[in-house]
Amino acid sequence: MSFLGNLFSKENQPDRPASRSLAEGRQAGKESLDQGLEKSKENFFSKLGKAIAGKSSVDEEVLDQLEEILISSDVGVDTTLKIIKRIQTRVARDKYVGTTELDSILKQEIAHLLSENNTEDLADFETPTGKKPYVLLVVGVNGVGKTTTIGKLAAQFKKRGKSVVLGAADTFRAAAVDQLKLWGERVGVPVISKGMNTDPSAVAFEAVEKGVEMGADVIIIDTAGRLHTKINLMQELSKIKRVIQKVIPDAPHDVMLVLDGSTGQNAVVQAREFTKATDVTCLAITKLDGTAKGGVVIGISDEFKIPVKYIGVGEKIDDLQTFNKKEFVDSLFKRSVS
Ligand SMILES: Nc1nc2c(ncn2[C@@H]2O[C@H](COP(=O)(O)OP(=O)(O)O)[C@@H](O)[C@H]2O)c(=O)[nH]1
Ligand SMILES: [Mg+2]
Repeated sequence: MSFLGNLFSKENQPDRPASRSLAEGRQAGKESLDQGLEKSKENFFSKLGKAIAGKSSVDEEVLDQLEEILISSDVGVDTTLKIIKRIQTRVARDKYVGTTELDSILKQEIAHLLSENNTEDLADFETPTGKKPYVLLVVGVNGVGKTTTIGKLAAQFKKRGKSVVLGAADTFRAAAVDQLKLWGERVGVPVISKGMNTDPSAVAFEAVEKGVEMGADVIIIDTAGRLHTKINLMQELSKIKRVIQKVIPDAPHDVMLVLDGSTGQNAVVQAREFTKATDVTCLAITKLDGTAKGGVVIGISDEFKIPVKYIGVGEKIDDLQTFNKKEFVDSLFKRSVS
C-alpha cells in the first residue's frame, strides 16, 4: 500500500471505535499473541513434524534437522547453535528423549536461554519510576512501524492515566508529520510539530520544553529513519540528544529501536547497525502478525542483551504488547487447537 494509502486507510481514521479497556486488553492480549504467531507456528511445526516422522527418539539426525529448522525460522545461527547444544546436553544426560517430548524441551531450553540475558520484562506498560517526564526517543529505518508504535504506546500510557506529548521530529516527509498528528487526534494527545523540512532537533527541543511546561508524564519523539551512512545517523541522533539534555540533563531516558520482525534477518542487521551508531536502550519488534519469521525475536533477544520491551501484533491501536520472554516462547511453541 502506498504511504498516502496507509495514512488515509480506514485503520488510521480517528473515528475508529475506542480502544479496549485495561482488563479487556490483558485478556485479549494472549489470544492475539497466539493468533499473531500462527504463521510462525505453522511453519515451524510442519517442518518439525517431517523431521521426526517415523522417529521415536531424539538422535543426531533429528538434532541436525532441528538445527536447520531453527535457522530457517529466523532464530539466527548463533542462537540456534546454543539451543542445539543445550538439547544435546540434555539428550546425553537423560540417555533417551522421545520425540514427543521435543516440543516441551525446546520450549524450556529456549525460555532458559532467554532468561539468562539479564534483561527484565515489563510487567505492564509502565514508565521508570522517578522519571517525570519520561523521555523516549524512537529510532529505526523507514517503514518499520515507528509512528504506529508511538501511537499505540501513547494510547496505552493514556489509558493508564498518564499525560503524553508527542514530538514529530521525522521532518523528512510531510506525510510523516501528518501521520503522527492523526495518531495524536485518535489517542487524544498533543503533537508538537514544526512541519516538514524543519530541524528535527528543534522539534525535539520544543516537544520536551512543552512537555515540561505542561507537566507531562511521558514525551515520545518520532524520528526519521535515515540510515544513509552511520556517521550521518550518529550525528543527527547525538544532536537530538544534546538539545533534549538542555532541558532535561538525564534525558532521553530510553532510545528505542523499532525493528520490523517480518523482515527476519534484515531486522538483525539493522539492530547491529543501530547499536553501533547510537546507544540503543530498548527494542520494539513489530509486524509479528502474519509472518512466519516470529523466531527472529528469540535470536534478537539472545544476541543483543537489550530488552525487547514491546511487540507489535497488528495495525490497530490495541495491537501492541509488552514483551514477556516466557509468554512469548510458550505461545510460539503452543500447538494450535485446530
Ligand atoms: N501488520 C502490522 N503492521 C504494522 C505493525 N506496526 C506497523 N505496521 C504498519 O507498517 C506500516 C509502516 O508503519 P509506520 O508506523 O508508518 O512506520 P515508520 O516509517 O517506521 O514510522 C504501516 O502501514 C503500519 O500500519 C504491526 O505490528 N503489524
Ligand atoms: Mg513514521
